[in-house]
Amino acid sequence: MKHLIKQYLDHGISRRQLLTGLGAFGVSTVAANAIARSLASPAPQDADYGKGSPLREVSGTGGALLVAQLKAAGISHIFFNPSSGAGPIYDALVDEPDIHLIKGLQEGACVAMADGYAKASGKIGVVIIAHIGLPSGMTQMVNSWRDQIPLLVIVDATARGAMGENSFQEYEHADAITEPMTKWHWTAQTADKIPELVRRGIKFATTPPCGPVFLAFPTDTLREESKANVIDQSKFAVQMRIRPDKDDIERVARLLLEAKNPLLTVGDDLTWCHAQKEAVDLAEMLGLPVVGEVGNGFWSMPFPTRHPLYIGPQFARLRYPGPADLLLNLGSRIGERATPDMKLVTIRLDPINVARTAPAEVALVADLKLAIVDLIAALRSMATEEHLKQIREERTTKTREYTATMREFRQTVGRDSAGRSTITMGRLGVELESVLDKDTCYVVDADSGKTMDTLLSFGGADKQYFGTSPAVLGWGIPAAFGVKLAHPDLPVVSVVGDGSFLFSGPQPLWTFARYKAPVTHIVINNRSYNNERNRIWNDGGRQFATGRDMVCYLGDPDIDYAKVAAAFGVDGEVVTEPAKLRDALERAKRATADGRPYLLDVHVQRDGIGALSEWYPAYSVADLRKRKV
Ligand SMILES: Cc1ncc(C[n+]2csc(CCOP(=O)(O)OP(=O)(O)O)c2C)c(N)n1
Ligand SMILES: [Mg+2]
Repeated sequence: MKHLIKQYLDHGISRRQLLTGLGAFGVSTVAANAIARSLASPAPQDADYGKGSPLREVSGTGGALLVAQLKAAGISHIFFNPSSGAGPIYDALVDEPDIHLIKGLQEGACVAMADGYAKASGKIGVVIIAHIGLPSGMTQMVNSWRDQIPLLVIVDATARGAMGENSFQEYEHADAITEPMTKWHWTAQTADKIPELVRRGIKFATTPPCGPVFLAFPTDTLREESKANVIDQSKFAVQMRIRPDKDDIERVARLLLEAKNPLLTVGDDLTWCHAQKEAVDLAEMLGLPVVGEVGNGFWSMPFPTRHPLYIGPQFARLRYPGPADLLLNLGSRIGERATPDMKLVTIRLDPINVARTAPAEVALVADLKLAIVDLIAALRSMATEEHLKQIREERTTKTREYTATMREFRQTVGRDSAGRSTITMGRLGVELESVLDKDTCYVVDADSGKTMDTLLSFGGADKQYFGTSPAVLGWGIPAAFGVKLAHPDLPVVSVVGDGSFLFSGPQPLWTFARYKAPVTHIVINNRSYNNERNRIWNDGGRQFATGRDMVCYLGDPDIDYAKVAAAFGVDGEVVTEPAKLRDALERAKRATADGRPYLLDVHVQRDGIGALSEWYPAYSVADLRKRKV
């Protein structure tokens, strides 16, 4: 009978089928009707203004109005962790089969799932969490804020009548604590305002430059019966595909034509504007060497990293192509550099941060796709094909020669790692590159993972890269869930450091098991905050001098991540030998093809300064006991 009721509640069977089924269990017609009545909850009542009106009056609880407006905004998934005050929202969702609930077991994980979903789908991620759990969610809101990703984060707040009374779980000005990481934050004053606030929140979050918006709904506004207009969100969509001014684009074109040694930096705005192909067209047209980013500061790789013009991440001093006289920055937040002999031209989505510190010859706010299309047209109109060919050919030949040496470097890493008895980052990178399908979504939240980036191919027809620029760790595993939800047909691989894994805790794995999300998880297990130690010891200092790693060793006790995964319903295995890596990756591939998540706990060699040290400052609380038992 329990199964029958679950089927009914999950909308698998009709009310009539429920009644028939209950009859088969010997339940009388009167009793069966009473059960069906108790299971049905009143849906919000609609009053239509007639065909063609964008307004639809809806009455119901504040929770029901909220759900009705989310539906009108086309929201299909909510990442949540419940609290009792939000009950009316979940009550309304009982009768809303078009919106699916995805449960996370910690609020930071819910936010990171929504962030991964938004990065992969281009749509807003919606999160509903407990008011008291907001600080946990805020850890990951920092990632979305810095990466300018649209999120709507909702909590149930202290009831209006109890505000300021220092009541149970109340902390005052909860919406204000989100100020540094939101585009807008607000606490609802009345139930009938809820749909309007949701529309405004979604508008603010999704209008580029995007970002998180926080809304608090006092519990009594969610419970109260009210009436309000629900309006299609498209009526509030602001078209921000800004076309740059013609004269400005001609200035940029002229600077590019005059430059002797120009350089192109590329960044996340290209990904958000779907302008990757146009960036390649422009680079090829002028033979521009292209630099991506190094370390943090980006979440995507918009330019194909195997393109002969892609010279790799941008370091403070580049070996090639020597001092640039013009830097064209297309959509990178850290691509704006200043040197005395270099002119900077920068085109970004973000009016606040463009030309923020480096002096710019030309700084434009524009849609990257439109800007590049116009720039290409301007170059064509200002220079003959012969002239363009002359400019591009010499540079392209030189850059091709340089990038050929990078290919050689990758082969050297492969050869070097082949003979070793331990798994190096090089070996892992080489194996991943050969095993992963080209259409894989590669989600990385690992300090060491970044050292593998150059061994893997991203962009264009190769793997799509997803990361986080501020690197608030604990993002990767839950974010990979959101990416998979956005791209159920693409393989998704998540790569995290052991340290990073532990910042989100193993709990996000439970969400993969419950919702059957077939993602391969790779834990780079070096029993260390390896790069942290390297950075600290790099500066010399007392730890370096004494060989005492006071803070970064993660062993003793060692953690078996495959066992941890098993406890959360995810199969996996420990891989310690280089020769067994490929088979393990293939097993993970088969498991995910079967529809199951899989985790590989890959024991890798620590590298860098002090890598061999397993020393840490030991201390025993048990030894503090004076009482002998
Ligand atoms: C939430 C959070 N806390 C602390 C840090 C500071 N931090 C940067 S790297 C790092 C250690 C990462 O260790 P791991 O993921 O194992 O990386 P690896 O061993 O590959 O360097 C820490 C603690 C951070 N980035 N995010
Ligand atoms: Mg580590």
